[in-house]
Amino acid sequence: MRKGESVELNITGVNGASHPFVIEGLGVRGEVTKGNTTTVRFKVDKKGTYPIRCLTHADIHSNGPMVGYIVVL
Ligand SMILES: [Cu+2]
Repeated sequence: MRKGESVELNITGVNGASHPFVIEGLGVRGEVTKGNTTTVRFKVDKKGTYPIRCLTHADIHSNGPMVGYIVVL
């Protein structure tokens, strides 16, 4: 995405009961549950890479890390 753009992110849960998540640096939180679509909306005014991390599957001990990245150009 480009800085200054408004974004709607739709995430659908496929496996696992619950995935509470944060988008670091943006103050965005949500939770994805199996079979449901979670929508978050945000706008980013600064270029950078923002990790989206599942708090349940944070590291190798919890079958993670479950992580993605939002890149703002
Ligand atoms: Cu997860």
